Amino acid sequence: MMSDVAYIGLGSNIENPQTQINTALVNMQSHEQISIQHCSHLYASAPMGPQNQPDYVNAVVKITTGLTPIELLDVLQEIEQQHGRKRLGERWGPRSLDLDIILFNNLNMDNDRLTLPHYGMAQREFVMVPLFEIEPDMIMQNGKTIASWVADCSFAHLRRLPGKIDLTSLIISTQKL
Ligand code: ROI
Repeated sequence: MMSDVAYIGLGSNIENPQTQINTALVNMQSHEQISIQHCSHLYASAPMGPQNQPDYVNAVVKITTGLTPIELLDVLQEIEQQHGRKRLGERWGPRSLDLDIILFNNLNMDNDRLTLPHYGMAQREFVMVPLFEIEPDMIMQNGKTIASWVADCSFAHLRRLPGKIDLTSLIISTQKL
């Protein structure tokens, strides 16, 4: 049963970011216990952290899953590895693919491997704006609406890219038989 809901943030800023995001979605949807429900537009966003790196491409997807949060984290980290992600370099340096669990149901957890909700989400327009796109009525854990957050957002570092992921084609091409 894939009855749990999670939101995943995707980011990439090297080695053809748009392709990285697209193949990450195929990898996720190909997993037996992950079903993508919605995908935001892709956004170009200025780097948060060190500025001497390329702009990012970011997106958020809503999934349903039969995995526990830690099992889901393991799957996402495995996909990052397949995309050549190295966790060695500079803190907040460029990355070929970053997959973050933003929310998992209404769960709160905080341990060595995983903090939920994602600790930085409310500081990141490249998370909040795509999340608003797929869940405009969401109320955040501080009781505020995501709509009010986005209404106050400057959009200074964010630009929506043209085109949209075709979820139907993605699902058909990864049909689980
Ligand atoms: N900056 C942007 N714009 N997008 C990201 O996904 C992103 N990811 C990161 C850091 C390095 C914090 N900066 C980012 O991990």
